[in-house]
This record gives sequence, C-alpha cells and structure tokens, in this order.
Amino acid sequence: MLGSSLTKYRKRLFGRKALQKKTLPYYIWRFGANAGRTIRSAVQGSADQDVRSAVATLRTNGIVVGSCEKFLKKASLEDLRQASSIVLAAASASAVENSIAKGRSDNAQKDFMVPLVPWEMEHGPDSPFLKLALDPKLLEIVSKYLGMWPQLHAIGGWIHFPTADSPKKSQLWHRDPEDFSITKVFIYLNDVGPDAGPFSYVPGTQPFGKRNGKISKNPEKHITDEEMSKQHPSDSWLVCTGPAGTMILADTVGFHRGGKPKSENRILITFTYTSGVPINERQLRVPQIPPWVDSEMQRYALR
Ligand SMILES: O=C(O)CCC(=O)C(=O)O
Ligand SMILES: [Fe+2]
Repeated sequence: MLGSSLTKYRKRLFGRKALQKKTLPYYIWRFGANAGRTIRSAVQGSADQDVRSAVATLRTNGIVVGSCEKFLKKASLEDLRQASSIVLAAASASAVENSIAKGRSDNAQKDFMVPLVPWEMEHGPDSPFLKLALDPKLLEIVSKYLGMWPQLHAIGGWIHFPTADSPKKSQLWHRDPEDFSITKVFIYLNDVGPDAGPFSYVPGTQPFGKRNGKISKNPEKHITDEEMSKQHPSDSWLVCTGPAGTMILADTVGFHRGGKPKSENRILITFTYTSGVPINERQLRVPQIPPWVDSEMQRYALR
C-alpha cells in the first residue's frame, strides 16, 4: 500500500528536485518505506578494504570499475566461470550468429542485441547467476552505497553487436527509471575495446552527485553525444573498456549509455539492485530461497 502510493508520488517527482535535494519523498523512501533495510545497513560495519574503497569511489563518482576479484569473494570466481561458459555457449548458437551476420535481431525492444540470460529466466538453487548476484562482498558494497540492504531486482545477460543504424535507446545517454537510486552491475565476458561499444558514464551525475545539477525534466529522455557534450564535455565521460572479467558497478540513475559496437561484439551479465520498493515491477524469478543462502542480507535481497 505504502509502496504503491510512494511509486505514484515518485513517478511525478522523479528526475526533478528529488534527485538533487533531499526533499520529503526522499526521506519517505529511505526512512519510511525502507526503514528496516536502512537501519540494518547502518549498523553493519565493514573491515574489508576492497569494500571500503569501492564504496568511496561509488559515492564520489557513481561508478567504480575493476577486475572481478575486487568485488567478489574468491569462492564466487568459480560461479563466474560457470556463468560465463553458459552465456558464451548461448552467444555462439546459430540463431545468435545469424542475427549478428544480419546486423539485426528479432528482439522486440532492442534489435541491436540478443538476450542470452532473459529477464524472465527462472533461477533455481543451482543458478551460478544467482550465486554471483548474492555474493556477500558484492551485496555489502551495494548496501553501503545505497545506504540500505538492497533488493535484487533483475538478472540478465546479453550480446550487443554492430548494426547499420544510428545509436538508439540504451545506446544513447539516459537515466534509468527503476528507483530513486540503484546499482547496476555489469560483468564483461569478452574483451571490450573502444570498437565493442563499451559502457560509458558521466561521473558525478548520480543522485546527489557533484555533477547532478542539470537534469532533464524528462528522465526517460535519450540524449545524443552532441547534446550531452554541451552539458558534460566528452573528456569527463568514463568509457569502460576492459578485458573479460572487468566488472562495473554504477548508479545508472546517473547518465550512462551502452556504446554502439563498431566492429566487435560485447557480451556481459548484469544484475540490478534497488530499494525494497522499486518503481518498476521486479522481473526476477527465484522460486525458492536456495539452501546455500546463509545471511540475512542475502535473504533481504530476495524478499
Ligand atoms: O548496454 C549497456 O551497457 C547499458 C544498458 C543500459 O542502459 C542499462 O542496462 O541500463
Ligand atoms: Fe540504462
């Protein structure tokens, strides 16, 4: 009940002062609808240097990029190998190769990519994707950045490939609509150079960030490079190239885009974390709490 009226309220205010100043909807969001999650995060200290440094960078820039060992427990690296081999096998299926050869897929929303881990895929107890998404170190970073124990909102994976069209949809600069403040994780499964359409971000444009001053009235608006460079010069953009295993954590309420591949493909898996009352409906399908879940923070992520 509180969640749904809050959603309407936020939809009205989203993209305006709510992202710049800590006004009433922000306080209702944090200390009303997410009070339990906020308190639980606040009382939890972290001694892990990787966690502290990732959180500090996220708070300043809205994004942190590094090798997966920085953000995941060692035990999860085996899950990443498994997840990676599932996605890479899916990427080399003949239907996908046909789409790449044609330069167009039949994916209704985005014809420049093929989903390899569909949003609606069910994640049972053995899903290496779910194990990764609930990695305790990763959850701790997200919790400390958002200032609350997060909810896991989505698990996905896809391949982007070169097309003849101009950049469109998520290939243009935009802010994501899922919540006031969110964290998306992207893990590259292949080497991503400048020609593979790397993920890019304008550091400081996250909610309450130091470059968040100018925001469009319409948060769903998509902006070209030319328009963006008038507000934020291109030398301030962080272009996330990196080898396979590069991991990006970003508050994608800040300005970002998936670049447009020129001559190479880009393959990744992605997780989205929100508060307990996201604006968009959650698509995650986890039929049961897996038996290996052993912390309250993990349980909250699935609640
Ligand atoms: O393709 C990408 O790297 C980013 C896509 C995007 O905008 C998103 O996942 O929110
Ligand atoms: Fe986005």
